[in-house]
Amino acid sequence: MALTVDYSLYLVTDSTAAILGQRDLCHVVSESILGGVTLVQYRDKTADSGAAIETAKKLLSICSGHGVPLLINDRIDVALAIDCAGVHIGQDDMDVTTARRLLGPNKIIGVTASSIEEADKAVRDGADYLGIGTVFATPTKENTKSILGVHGLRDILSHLSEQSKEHQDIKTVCIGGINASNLQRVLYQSHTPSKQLDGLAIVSAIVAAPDVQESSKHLRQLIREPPPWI
Ligand code: TZP
Ligand code: MG
Repeated sequence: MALTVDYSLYLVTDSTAAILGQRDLCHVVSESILGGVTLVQYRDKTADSGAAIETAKKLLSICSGHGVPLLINDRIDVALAIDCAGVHIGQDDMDVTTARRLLGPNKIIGVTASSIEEADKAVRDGADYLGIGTVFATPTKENTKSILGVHGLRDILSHLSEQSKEHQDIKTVCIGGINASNLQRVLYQSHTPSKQLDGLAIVSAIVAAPDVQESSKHLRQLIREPPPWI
């Protein structure tokens, strides 16, 4: 059994100058956790294995110190090297079955799903959670396959709720353009009677925020409190 995870405020990192700027990634992650981030994914599309392992080790030490799990984007080798909580893989990365064979039953494997078909396949392959997106177009990730909007997101959640127990039980977060102004609407409008999001995955609204800790605190509070129109 993979470890129990609080997916509610899920920070996905970015090391590009456009998002991180001159700031230190470890400092950003540590501030975000102090503000209430519950799960961290180290996502770096350019670092070579050596540099990625170096950074991942530092992030693991910060995350572990606060009891927050660390996942690695794409790179099963890096996750294995540092023995962190697991990985997040996309449709073009290693397949889930192979990743599971390498990582074993106790690690978390998250999979990006942009359609009902991809969501179904990830569930069948034994993913622990789905990262559903892209919800809104975002400069953080260009060339995204499909922009789902909140209705597309809701369609996937609704479909999962009508399938097998595995589909109903799989954890779900959404990603893409989520910020303090739209978060409550995304949670509220994607909500189906029997399946709701377990969390929100966010890059720029945390990493590029002027005050990372304050912004994380605000996001966490918005997730917890009912929206004003209820
Ligand atoms: N996958 C789909 S959108 C995205 C990823 C990694 C980036 C989301 O970034 P932001 O800044 O939260 O919109
Ligand atoms: Mg990937």
